[in-house]
Parts: sequence; C-alpha cells; structure tokens
Amino acid sequence: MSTLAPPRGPRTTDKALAARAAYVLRGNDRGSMTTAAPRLYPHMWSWDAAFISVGIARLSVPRAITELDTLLAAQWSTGMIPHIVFSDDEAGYFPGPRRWECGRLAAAGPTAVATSGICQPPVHAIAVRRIMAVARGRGRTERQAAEEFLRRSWEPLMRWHRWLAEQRDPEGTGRVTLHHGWESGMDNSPRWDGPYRRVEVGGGLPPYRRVDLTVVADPSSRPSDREYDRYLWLIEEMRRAGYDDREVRRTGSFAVEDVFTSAIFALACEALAELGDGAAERAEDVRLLRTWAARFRTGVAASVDPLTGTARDRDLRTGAWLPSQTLAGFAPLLCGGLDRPAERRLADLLDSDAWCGHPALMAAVPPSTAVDSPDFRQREYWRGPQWPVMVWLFSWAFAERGWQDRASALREEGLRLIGDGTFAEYYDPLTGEPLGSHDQSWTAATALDWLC
Ligand code: 9WN
Repeated sequence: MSTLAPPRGPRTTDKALAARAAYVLRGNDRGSMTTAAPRLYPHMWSWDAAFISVGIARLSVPRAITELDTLLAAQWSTGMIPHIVFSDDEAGYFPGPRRWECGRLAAAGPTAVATSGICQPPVHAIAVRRIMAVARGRGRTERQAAEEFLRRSWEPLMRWHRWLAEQRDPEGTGRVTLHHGWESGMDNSPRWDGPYRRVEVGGGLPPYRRVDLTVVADPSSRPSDREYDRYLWLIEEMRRAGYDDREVRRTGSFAVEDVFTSAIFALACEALAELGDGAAERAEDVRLLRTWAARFRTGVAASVDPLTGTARDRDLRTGAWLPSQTLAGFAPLLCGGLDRPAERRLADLLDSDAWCGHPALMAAVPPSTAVDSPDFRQREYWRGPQWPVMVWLFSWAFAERGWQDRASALREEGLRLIGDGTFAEYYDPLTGEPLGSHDQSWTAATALDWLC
C-alpha cells in the first residue's frame, strides 16, 4: 500500500460541480453517442450508455433518448445488446472492430454498425425507469418524447431480457452466466481470479498491442499483460465459435454465474415490469418479467455463503462457488430475496469497519474490494478503488427498496468522493486520488443525477 497521499483539491460547490459535469458530457458527445471517456474509451459501452443517459436526461430528455436509441440500434438478432458499439475511431481503442470482426463472423450481429461480441450488465431498464421519472416531471414535449420512446423500446428491451433469461440461464438457476470477465463490467475483480487461472491461452493467439497503456499514466492502475492475454484468448475462442450462444456455452473456457449481474437483472426486470404496468397489451410481458425477477432474486439469495452472509459467484467449469470479499457480495441488497435476519446481517456488514465504515476510507462508500481483504489493491482498477457509478447504483436501488437514509448517505459520500471535479473513472479509497480516465462520462452523469 502506498502511504503517500497526494493532495486533493477542495470540493467545489454543487452548482459548479453540476455545471462541470454537463460540460464533460457535452465534450464527450459525438452527436448520437457519448463516448465512455474522451481518450481511453472513444466508443459507446453498453452499461455506460445506460448510466450516461440518466445523467443526460437532466440536461435534455430527447438527447438521453438518442443515446439509448443508438445502443438499441446495435442489438443483435438474438436479442443481445453488445458491450461496445464502435464509433469511427478505429485506432483509439484495442480490441477494436477489426479484432472482434463480428460483422464477418457472427451470424446474429448487426450489419449497419460495428460491435463487440459479448454483453454487459443489463442496467438499461433501470435507466429507462429513471429517465421516465425525470421526463414525467417536465413539460409536454419531453414527456411525450419519453412515452413514445418507451413504446418503441419495449420490444427490444423485452428481447434483451428474454435472451438473458433463456440463453444465459438455460438451466433456470436464476443466475446469469458470463463468458468473459468484461461481461461483468468488473473486468479484473478478484472474483474472476480462479476462473481466469484456468483459462489456458492456446496456440494461434494473433499478436496485439495495447492502446490503454498509452493513455493511462500509471500502468499499475490497469489490468496486467498476463490478464490481457487471457482476455484476448477468450475473444479468440468466441471468434472460432462464430459468436454462437450455444457453441460459446459449450466450448468457452470461461463460464461463470455472476451474482451481481443477476441481481441487476432481477432489478431491471422489476423496473421494466413497473413501466409496463397498466397497459393491457403488455400484460403477458409484465407477467413474464415478474417471473424472471423472482427467479433471479431467488438465484441470488441461494448463492449466499452461510459463513459470511455474502453472495457468491459460481464457476460452471468446476461447479465451485467463488467466495470473494468484493462489492458483488452485497448483490442481495440490490434486488432483495433474503429473509429479514440475513438481510440485516448483510446491511450491517456493509456499514461495518470492514466496508463503508473502514476508518482509512476518504469517503464512506464501498470500495470494489474490501480494504482488509488479501486481494485488496488500492489503485488497481476493480481490485480496490471506489467507482462512483457503483455508488449511484446502490444508492438508486436502496431508494427503490425504501431505504431513504441509506440512499442519501451514499449520495452524500459519493459526492464527497467526486467533489474534486475530475470525474475520474475510479478513486483510490485511501487517498481519494482520481485514477484511470478523467472526464469519464458515467461519473459526470452520476454527479448530474445526484445534483439536479
Ligand atoms: C472493457 C467503459 C468500460 C466499462 C467497464 C470497465 C472498462 C473496458 C476496458 O471500461 O472496461 O470493456 O477496456 O477496460 O471495466 O466496466 O464499461 O467505461
């Protein structure tokens, strides 16, 4: 652990912070897509786009809708929403469209746009719910635009949810299977150390050059080259499987049930069901959504480790549960499903000095990995840093669950975290140093939703 705490600027006023957040989002706006970050991520990412649209809605509901329309236009014929929709900045990110080659290799990929061949957590219906709530408080034009969007996005969102429920949980365990750590959005979390250790990089991995390390000043705050070899190998396997769902499930060396994505899916099904309530033509869909929400809530609850009370992922290739001291352990607090005593125990753990109450934290929000865990690395991406957008998600979910005090406390502390106005991708929990990309769109969006 580094002991040198770099100086932190003073927290700007809320008004100035919101103004700067709006400036960042406008700066990253390419017309119909907002890039995830100006240099490190010059394309649209799936779960970023959802969170970003929530922030943009505070500035303009129609522009937020454009963001989601762009993403949905890249949906695969299977229903999958791809994790990246590429802009024309081919050289700015690796692996780019030429490495994925979904247009040529994947029968289900779209033809009009270039995309990656995997997915990310399904936070989209949550975003739509939030945008609808914002729009319903606005004037007629914005309200109508939002209602119209809900009508036309209903079917694509249903297809996305159906794909997750059927293709990523064919056995009905109530947990979503992932075939790449990138699908979790928490790329190098200690959660995936075991499954990645078992990924053997085979022959014929085409050579590559990382671009991320030319953008980020400190390479130790990004995943290692060894990790990248495995990331690229998994893509190679998928290319060879033609990105076919069944084939990837059969042959992919990485197959894990992700408890955090599963909790998000349960939440998203519930959010979409609530948006559909009251419309007779959607009654059957709403019923299905509630069935899925219940199934995945149960799946998440069933993963809880009786020893620690936290949720666990599961490695499908070995059948083993994967205990970890990471943010994902709190998945049941997002979606519910535990009995009262178990839920209380987990909420107490979140407050305790093992997590948000740890005396060394600059802001009382959960780090991606517990500070006292042997896996904790304070600067290393998903192995320790605090991610403002995750704080937003917990805060939103807690408000939904009726836990206003908890939701407000996370918002307050989240604002403390991002108060320096750099809108970093993630922060060192012990020093508050902004890390990764600055002017990260979803961090700015988080600030806007909290402040406006
Ligand atoms: C790989 C865009 C994305 C986020 C992920 C985050 C990071 C990409 C990368 O950036 O992942 O998808 O190149 O590191 O881990 O959550 O969506 O912001």
